[in-house]
Amino acid sequence: MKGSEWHPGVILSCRAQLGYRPPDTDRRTDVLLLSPWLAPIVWSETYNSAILDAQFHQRNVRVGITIFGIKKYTVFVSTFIETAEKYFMVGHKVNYYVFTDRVSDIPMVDLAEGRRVMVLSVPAYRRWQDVSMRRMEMLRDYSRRRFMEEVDYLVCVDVDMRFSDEVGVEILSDLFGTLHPGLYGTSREGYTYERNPQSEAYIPADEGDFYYAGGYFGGNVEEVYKLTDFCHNAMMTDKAKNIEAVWHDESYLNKYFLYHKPTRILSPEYLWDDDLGTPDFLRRKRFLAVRKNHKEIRN
Ligand code: 4GW
Ligand code: MN
Repeated sequence: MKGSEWHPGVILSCRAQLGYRPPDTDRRTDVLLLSPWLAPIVWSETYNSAILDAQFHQRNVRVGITIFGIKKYTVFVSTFIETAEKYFMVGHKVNYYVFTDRVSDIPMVDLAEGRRVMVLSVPAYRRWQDVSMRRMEMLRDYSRRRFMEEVDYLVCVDVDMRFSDEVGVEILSDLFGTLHPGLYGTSREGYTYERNPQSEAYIPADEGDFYYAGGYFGGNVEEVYKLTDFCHNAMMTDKAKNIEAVWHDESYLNKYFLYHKPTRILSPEYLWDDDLGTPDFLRRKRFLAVRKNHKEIRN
């Protein structure tokens, strides 16, 4: 970690938060809190934000959040950033990395101190499947070139989203994935993994821990580099055989996580769609899908 800021105010406020406090006694029993490999599954009321914030401030952690606004998806960028300013990593250093083919369409948004928008000009692929899948290649290339220098952690998400409650450093870990909201509670047989044995994304029927969402993963820059490099290479191998996995980049991500298990897992609080209602286990909705006019936005 570069340039730790050890001015007295930071030390004092960290001590105040890290000092003794009685442990929380009411643990949640309605949801799984730990994976079989002892990775925490992050749910509200299972952690203390003040302690975590103090720890991450002590390390002077810098966070990059990556989004892609390719072609008409630039319309989602302003709501995304405006709501992130309210709820995402408030009080921490944040770089927004906006990948786009329409640089001049990216709006200016007022940002709090320590937060910046970086617009990255990239090509637009013709097929939407390629727009989605090539995110892996671009994330890989920028991880090697820039992200390594500029941030400690990366959060890689869909852009057609808005923040609606706090998302803080409790999500950060070496490698994290998010439970897919639509398949939460489904058993293994219901997971929509790639089932063609010829595909690099193939997962046999008797394997697989969780079904992870393609639209929300991250970790430290080195781990995101390894993940995106694997997914891109696997997609290229399949492409040479004229194969494309059933759920595109999400299928390859699920394959990666099967054999490189995430060190932290985000509950569906962190990725939800109001079309799925409000089940009892969902005490907070932090990041919601924005309604798309499919005809308008996708053509
Ligand atoms: C169908 O015509 C399209 S266009 C499907 C996705 C498209 C698309 C996606 C696009 O034109 N431009 C773009 O930047 N994207 C990026 O890929 C954007 O960041 C988006 O959040 C991500 C995944 O696509 P999606 O959000 O539409 O996928 P779902 O419906 O699974 O959330
Ligand atoms: Mn989306």
